[in-house]
Amino acid sequence: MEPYTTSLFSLVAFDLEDWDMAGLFITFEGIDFCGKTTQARRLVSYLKRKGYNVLLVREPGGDRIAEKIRRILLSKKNSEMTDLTELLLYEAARSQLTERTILPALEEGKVVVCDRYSDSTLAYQGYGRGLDKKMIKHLNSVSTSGLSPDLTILLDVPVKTSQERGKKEKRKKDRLEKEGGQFHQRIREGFKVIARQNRRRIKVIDGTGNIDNTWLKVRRVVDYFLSKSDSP
Ligand code: ATM
Repeated sequence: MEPYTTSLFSLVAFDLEDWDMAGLFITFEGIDFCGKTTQARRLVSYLKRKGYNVLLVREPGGDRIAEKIRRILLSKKNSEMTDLTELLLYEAARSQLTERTILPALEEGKVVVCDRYSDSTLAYQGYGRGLDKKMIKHLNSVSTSGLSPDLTILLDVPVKTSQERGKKEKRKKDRLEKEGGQFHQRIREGFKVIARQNRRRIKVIDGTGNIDNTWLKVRRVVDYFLSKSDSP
């Protein structure tokens, strides 16, 4: 018997069939300091210049309540947080952002660009922390109401590159960034597995080059995707 049945799905207040999804949902993923936030911002400017109605959000966060959850998750003061609490807080933040912000924006026909989404949970809490991946997939489907990105850009960089970039940044490390190299190595490998299992949706881009270099690759992938897509 499956430990987590699809009846979990019936716990959500609504499902996607109630929504007429006219917009496009694009997510960025990758390990810390892979450059995804910079590239997501560039993409938003680019799409706006092209006349798209675009919304940029981040995870965890992007909403008043979800930003509060983010502070709890990333605070170094919360070192005693259990792995399961961590997972459930990420899912709670996602549920809040998805229901209150992402789904309404998609319904209005916007292009929603999200800095991290459910692949991060599978990579960090599944491959990184070692929590049950089947359970995470079920929780992801509950917190997203079954919403999956139309396109995901995974910026891949070696852990060493991520660490070197991290050292150059002035700000202090958050609770997850403080984890060791092996934790981040498992996450990188996890992302690659997830990408192999979702080849149509997830496009892997080498993020080791400079910002302009990586942007050219991101733009090429997005332009191709938009040329094949008939909405919005
Ligand atoms: P950003 O640094 O990309 O804003 O993400 C915050 C952290 O949350 C990041 N790790 N660090 N440091 C990745 C982590 N995270 C998870 O562990 N699980 C998730 O589901 C999400 C969305 C983020």
